[in-house]
Amino acid sequence: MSNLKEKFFEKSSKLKAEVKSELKEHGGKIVGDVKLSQVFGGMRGVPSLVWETSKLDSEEGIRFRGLSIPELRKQLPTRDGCTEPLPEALFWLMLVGEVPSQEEVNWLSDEWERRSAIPEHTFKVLEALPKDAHPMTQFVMAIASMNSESEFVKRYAAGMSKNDYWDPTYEDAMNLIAKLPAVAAYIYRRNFHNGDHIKADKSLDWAGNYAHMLGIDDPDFKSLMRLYLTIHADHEGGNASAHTAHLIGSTLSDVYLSYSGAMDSLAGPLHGLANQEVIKFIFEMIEKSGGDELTNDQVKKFVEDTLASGRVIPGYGHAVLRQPDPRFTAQRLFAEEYIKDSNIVKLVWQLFEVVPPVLQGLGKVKNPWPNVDAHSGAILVHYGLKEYQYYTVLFGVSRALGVLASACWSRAMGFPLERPKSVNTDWMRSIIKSA
Ligand code: HAX
Repeated sequence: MSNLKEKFFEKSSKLKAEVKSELKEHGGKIVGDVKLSQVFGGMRGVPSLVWETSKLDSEEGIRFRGLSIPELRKQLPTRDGCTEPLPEALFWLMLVGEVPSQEEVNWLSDEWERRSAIPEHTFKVLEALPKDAHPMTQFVMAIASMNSESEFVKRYAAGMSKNDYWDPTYEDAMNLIAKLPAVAAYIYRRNFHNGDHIKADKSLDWAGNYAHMLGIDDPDFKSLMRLYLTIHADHEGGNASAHTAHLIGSTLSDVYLSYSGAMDSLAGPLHGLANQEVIKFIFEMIEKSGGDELTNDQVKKFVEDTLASGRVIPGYGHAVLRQPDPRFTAQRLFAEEYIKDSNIVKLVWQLFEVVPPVLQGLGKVKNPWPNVDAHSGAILVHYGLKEYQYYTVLFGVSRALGVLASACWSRAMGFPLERPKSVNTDWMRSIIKSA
C-alpha cells in the first residue's frame, strides 16, 4: 500500500471510530432552527453535509484543511523554479490533512502519470459527438464513459464488505484525477485545433502537462495552471457541483458517475459557467463601447444597461461569501506579477472598482464583490486561450481534487444515502397558520 493510501486509511479509520462514539453520546444535540425562507431559499446556511477537505467562511473565504490561499502559496511544494503551488500537494493536504514533502509530491505526480491512460472507447464517445457540442457536454460524457474502469463497480459486483468501500473509491478517485487533463485537453484540441492532439510529456507535473497538452508551453502559463488548478479545487461541500457529487455518491454510484453529475451542475451559468459568461460580457462591452480602453463611466454605463435588461453581472455575488473572493485576489496578484500590459486585464480591475457600488445601490444583492470567475478569463485570453466556451472545463479538472478527496472520506466514514425532507406550499401555509 502506498504511503498516501496507508495514511488515509489510518486517519479515516480513527476519525470514523471517534465520530461514531461522539454521535452515540451527543447525536440528539439540537444544532439550530431552520426558517421558512431557508426552505424556499435554496437551503442557504442549513447545516446538512459533512465535508472534511475545506471550509468556507463568509468573510475570510476558503481554507483548505485550515490553510488560506496565501498560506497555500507559501507552504505547498513547487517545482521547476515556479513559485506557484502544485495541485498534487493540495490533493495530498485535503486527503490526509498534512502538507506533503517535495518527495511525496513528486511521487504523486509520477503516480498520476502512471494511471493516466484513457480507455479507447472514451475517444470514440467524444468523436461521436458533433464538434459544436459544448465542451462541458463532452467532458460530462467522457467522464461517465470511463466508469467502465471503476474498481468500485467491479468489487461491489463481486460482493464487497462495507468496511472496504473506501479502498476502491480511493483507487477510482486517483485514476479519474490522473485521466482528466488528457481528456480535457483532447476536447480542447478536438474543438479548437482541428483534432491536432499533443502527446503527454511524462516528465511534467499534472498541471504543467495539462498546459502542454492544451498546446501552450509558455512557462508562465504552466505557472498559471498550477495556481488555477489549486485555487479552484474545493469550496466546501454545499456548492452545487460538490453537493451533486456527494448526493450521487451517496447512492453508492461510483466516482466516474458522481463526478460526471457534478460537472452537469458546474455547467450552469450561476455556477462554473460564470467564467465563460464573464469574458463574453467583457467582449460584448468592448464591442458595444468601441474599444478595449474604456473610462470607468463607460464601464458603469455598460453594467447599468446589463442590469436594466434583467440580467445579472457575471462574476459578482456569492451564496456564502460577503467579501471579495480570495481566489479573485490570488489571480489579481498573479496578473500584477506576470502580466504587465493587458487592456482586458485592466478592464477586470475597472469592473472591480465600478460594479460593487452599482450592485450595492440595488439594495438586494447580499454580496456585491467579485467571485472566482470574475478574473480567470482575462488571464487566459492573455496567454492565448481565447475560446471561452472551454473555460468551465478547466474549472472542472480542478474541482475533481476536492470533490474526489471528499468522496474518499464519505466512503471511509460510511456516510449514508442522502434523503432530505421535501415539503409543499400547503405545508408552508399550515406552518404560518400554526405560528
Ligand atoms: N448581478 C445582478 N443581480 C444579482 C447579482 C449579480 N451579480 N448577484 C445577486 N443578484 C440578485 C439576485 O439575482 C437576487 O435578485 P432577485 O431577488 O430579484 O431574485 C438578489 O440579488 C439576491 O441574491 P443574493 O441572495 O445576493 O444571491 P444568491 O445567493 O441568490 O445567488 C449567485 C448567488 C452567485 C447565484 C448570484 O450572486 C449571481 O447570480 N451571480 C452572478 C453569476 C455568478 O457570478 N455566478 C458564479 C458564482 C460563483 C461560483 O459558483 N462559481 O463557480
